[in-house]
Parts: sequence; structure tokens; C-alpha cells
Amino acid sequence: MARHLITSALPYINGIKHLGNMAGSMLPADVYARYLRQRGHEVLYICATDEHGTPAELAARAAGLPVAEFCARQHEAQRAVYDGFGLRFDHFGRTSSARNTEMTQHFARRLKERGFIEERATRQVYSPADGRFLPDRYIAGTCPYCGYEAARGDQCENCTRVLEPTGLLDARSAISGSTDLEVRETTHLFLLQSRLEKEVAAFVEEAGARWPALASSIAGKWLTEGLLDRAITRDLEWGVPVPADVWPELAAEGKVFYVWFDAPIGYIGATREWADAAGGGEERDWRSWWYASEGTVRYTEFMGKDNVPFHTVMFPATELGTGEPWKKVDQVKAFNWLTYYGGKFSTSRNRGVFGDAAIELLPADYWRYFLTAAAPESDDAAFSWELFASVVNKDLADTLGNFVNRVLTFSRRRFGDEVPGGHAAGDAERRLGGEMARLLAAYEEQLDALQFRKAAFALRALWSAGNAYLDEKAPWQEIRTDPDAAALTLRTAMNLIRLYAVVSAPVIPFTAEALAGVFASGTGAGADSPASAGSWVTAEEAGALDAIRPGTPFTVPPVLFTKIGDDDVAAYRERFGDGGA
Ligand code: B3M
Ligand code: ZN
Repeated sequence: MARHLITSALPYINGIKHLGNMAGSMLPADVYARYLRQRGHEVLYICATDEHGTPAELAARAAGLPVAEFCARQHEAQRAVYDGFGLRFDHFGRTSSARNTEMTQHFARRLKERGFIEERATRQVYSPADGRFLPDRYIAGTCPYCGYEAARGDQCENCTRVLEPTGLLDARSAISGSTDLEVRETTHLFLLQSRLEKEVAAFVEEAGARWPALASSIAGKWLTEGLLDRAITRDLEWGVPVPADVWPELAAEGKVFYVWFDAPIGYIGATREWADAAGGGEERDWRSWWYASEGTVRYTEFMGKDNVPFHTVMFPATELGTGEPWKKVDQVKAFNWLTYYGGKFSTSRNRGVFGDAAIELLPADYWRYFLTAAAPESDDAAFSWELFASVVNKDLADTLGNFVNRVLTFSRRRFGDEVPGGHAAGDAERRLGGEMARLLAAYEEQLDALQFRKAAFALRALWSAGNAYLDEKAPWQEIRTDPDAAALTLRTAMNLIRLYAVVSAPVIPFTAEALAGVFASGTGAGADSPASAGSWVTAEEAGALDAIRPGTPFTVPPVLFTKIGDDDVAAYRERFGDGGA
């Protein structure tokens, strides 16, 4: 069985992420990691905060804090939100860690030894008003390709093209707003991607054939345009320092690596932090995940579409250039944008929901389910409170929550606190079992294919089939003429609840625990957590529906999902904006 390495794009440190960031990288990665663990696979899910670069410096400046202090606080703040969302990273590290510095410098040394890094005199934008160079996001202006007016010096977030600060039109300083800018000469390290083009193209051709279209088309577009040599250092105070043993002058000038050079290496750096965290002087085996692991590790990356070029072309170029057998990505799952009523999430304009506010408002599973069911996969998807409320009310409250509640309360009222016995399974149960086995296979197929929207629909189909069975058998009528028939129906329905605890766990882990807890006081089957490794069910088990035996004690959990009313929707629109503003 393959070992699964999973990473989600490293959330940038400059603030709490909004729902779109969650939907397009961390949440689906967590759903996938949980699913694979339940199926008994060995999984390593790594994430970290991406802490270097101009946005961190700018945000720290705005917060009036030294940048190291700002990052340390923000890292903890983000961690708390992800805990609240139930994201179960094996490690949540930091790109500013000593390990990442070590790894980044290692990569740079190797690339230099192999002739893929050279020093070049460059012309950089300098701001006399600010008394400094203005790399990347320190400069803003109009995108020369698409005309977007708020493009940043390093990338246009409208057309996703990577830019050079000197190429922006109507450029201005992001610090002072000064437009009195000049160009000065300074030396930087360049990664000679042009010399790696053949190797990268061969990699993309081979691996990219298995990537979904969104990822492979972006990678293809980049390669067609040709790989350019790129500056991988910056004049900033905060970043991985250029190693002084190799480049003494640049190190003396305080040059640091460009954030997009050290960030993907941060996946490895964070894996080493995980290895160190074993404690007691013992280091866990990080190497077997990343080094010479081709063929034994399957590596899946999750990210928003703007991150695709860096992961499919630049990071592989960095890895290939070392000549060392670093693990390269096998599967790239990219997402489009989640919008807020068709517009951008924006902190400054108080538009949209951010992670901290979201979990304070409603339980994590409401968000997890909605963001999976409405994942921006084939196209951009719009969040609206109206849609959110209707999905939560229909799928979670009416379909899953109501099923669990009516089965358990009715059974308790008629048969007491233990799972009733009654007749042996008949035709209806055999049909239901076949249906469950089939629907489970469909659900697994979508999860294996990283199709999250379809997976959520398949999960809902499993819940709906339970409701259909219950309506067909109508135990509230059976009880009048044949109590043993009603008991069979309820016993079967309780087995569905146990099945739902297991199969729902990747998407709604908190609810899954509550469902498993229904039978937890019993003798066996229900006692173990659905989140535990290897807890998944086989098609046979799903079809048999007999794991929960007659006589097993059960409890009725509090209402699983509360409906979101029109007045709530109105209040949320008022508080978080409705996109019209
Ligand atoms: N931090 C995502 C962004 O801020 C970026 C991902 C890095 S993944 C190595 O756009
Ligand atoms: Zn543009």
C-alpha cells in the first residue's frame, strides 16, 4: 500500500484566512487525509504558515510589531482557527523555522554547485521617499497584460501572470504611496530556469498527464511561454539569509531569498519540524518521505489556481536542479475561486466571512460540509448566506439530522434504551444493503478522484437512501400491526447511523463522533472513533447492516444541526456584507 504525502498550499501569515482559502486548499486536503487514514493508509499531512516576503513585513508594520513577533502571534492565531475547523495536520509548521532555513540554503548551494544559480546585476525600483528598494508587493500599479489596476510587483492576481516590478504601469510605493520612483542597480541571485527547461518539460509531460485539466493546462501554458531565469533573492530584512559561505558579499548586504523560493521548500522544512517534534532526541524518519521515495510515496498537493505555476513548474525545477532525488508531486488538485456574492472576500471592505468569525458563529461541520459540497472545482463558485442556509437546512438538518433524530427518539419511546431485536432482515433490507454498497463505492470513487463536490453529493445520497428506506417501511405504522417488523426497521436504521458515523467522518468529523457516541456505551462495535486509522467499512459490511446488535444500549444525541432561518440570513448579511456594498 502506498504511503500518502499530502500538503496544502501554505497559508500566508499576513492575516486570518477567509472561507475561500479554506475551501481551496486546507479543507479538501484534510478531507482527503482523513479518508485515506480511515482506509488504513499511512498518511503524512503537512502544512505551515508561509511567513517571509513583503506582505509579512507590510502587515507587521501596519500592526506596529516587529516582524518576528507579528509572525509568531499570527501563526498561533491561524493554528487556533484550523483546530476549530478540525484540520488534522500531522504538523503545522513555519517557513521561518531553523529547519526551513537549513533546507533552503541546502537547495541554493546544490543549485549553485550544479551551475543553475548565478549572480546578476539587476535594476530594481528604488524609492527615495522610503529610503529603500521596493521589491514585489512593496510596489503596486497597473498590470501591463490585463490592465488590472491593483496589480502587485510580483504577480497580477487578476490574470495570474508573474510580473517584474519594473514592468508595472503607473507604479507607486505600497508603503508611502510615493510615485517618485527610480531604478537603481543591485546584484541578485538568479535561478537559471531556462537551463532546466527540458528537464522540467519532460517532468510535466509525464506527471502532468495524470493531473486534472485545471492544473495541467496552467502548467502547459507556462512551459509554452518558456521558462525565464528568475531573481530568487530580495532586499528585505525578513527572510532566509543567503548563505555567507557561498555568497559572502550578498550575505553582507543582507540579501534574503525570495519567498516563493523558500515557501515550497517549506513543505520539506515542516516535515523536518515534524520529525524533530518526536522529542527525546529522537528524529522521526522524514527522509523516507522526501528523498529517494519515488515509487513508494504518493504525493498530492492542494492549492488555489494562482499557485499552480509555482508548484508544477518552479518547485519541480528547484528540485530537479539539485540532481538529488527529491520527491516530486504526483497529483495536483487545484481550485478556482470561492467568491462572496460574486465578488472578492475583503477584510478592508468588511466583506465576507473569515475563519475565526465562521467558527465562532456556527459549528465547523456546517462549514466543512458546505465548502465541500460547493467547492469551486470546475468553475468559480459563489458563497451566499442564502445558499449556505439552504444547503445546511436541506442536507444536514433535514436529511442527516432528522433521520438520526426520528429513528432514535421513536425507538426509545417504543422499545426503550436498547437496540430492538425483531424480525430477521428481509427483502427490503437486502435491497437497502445492495444500495448502500453501491452508493459507498460511488462515494469512494469520487474521493479517490479528488472530486469533492461529487463526493459530497454521494455522501448525501447515502443519507437520503436511509430516509427513503424509513419512509418505505414506515415503522410508526408497522408498530400498530407487527412490532417485530418495526423493530427490524429501527435496528436496520440504527446500523445506518453507525455506517454514517464512519463514512461522514472525513467531511463532518465532529458530527461523526457524535453519531459514533450514540452506541459508545455499548459492548463493542460503536466504541471506537470513526476517525481512527483503518475504521473504514468494506462494501460487504456496508451491505450487511448488522454490526450493531440487538440489545446494544444507545443514547439520543442533542439535535445535530439547527436550521438557519431567514432572520439569521438577514442578520448575517447585515454583519458580513452582502456583496452589494
Ligand atoms: N502562501 C499562497 C498565497 O499566499 C502561498 C502558498 C505558498 S505554497 C508553498 O498566495
Ligand atoms: Zn493582469
